[in-house]
Amino acid sequence: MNEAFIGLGSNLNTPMEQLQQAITQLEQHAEITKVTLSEFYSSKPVGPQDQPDYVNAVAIITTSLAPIPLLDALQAIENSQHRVRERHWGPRTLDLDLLKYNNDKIDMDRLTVPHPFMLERGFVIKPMADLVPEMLLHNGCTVTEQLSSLDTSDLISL
Ligand code: A4P
Ligand code: MG
Repeated sequence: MNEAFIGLGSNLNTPMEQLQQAITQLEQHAEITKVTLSEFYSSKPVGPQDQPDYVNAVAIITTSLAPIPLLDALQAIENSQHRVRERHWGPRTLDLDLLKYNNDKIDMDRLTVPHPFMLERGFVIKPMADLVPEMLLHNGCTVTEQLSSLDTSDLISL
């Protein structure tokens, strides 16, 4: 069995419901056995500012899926919730990012793990701190230490 961290984000079409629906789909997946969820947070958009605030959360899953089949499963869930890819870092009904997969380092065309921007994003590190504050990240810091280096003043626990 493998442990993976999934970042969930939405800023369109009732974001809380989008996240809840995505979590239900993860829980119902035949090859995902356990889903542990952080709190939900609202945050200001990173990237283009002319878009609504986001709702973000992180889930830890236990899965028998290898990384690429897991990415396929995440993208199938995104597509089932009518994700349309328009603008890079633009608004979206649902974004599921594979943040971490065991302690693997993956550098493929379709998949980079750990997720390249996760360390600098409060909307990822804060929910991770809910779940695994003492876990070591790939830069050698604990999640709590990493959190203290970030400005999270825009994050609101929902
Ligand atoms: N891909 C490569 N590595 C990964 C990975 N670890 N997890 C590839 C998931 N996908 C990965 O992603 C483009 C391609 O990245 C995929 O086809 C996959 O093969 P995408 O989601 O279609 O495109 P994107 O949204 O333009 O890029 P990306 O990287 O998902 O954007 P981000 O980095 O997720 O940023 N502000 C707030 N407050 N909260 C947010 O959640 N999200 C974004 C999106 C911007 N601003 C935000 C938030
Ligand atoms: Mg994405």
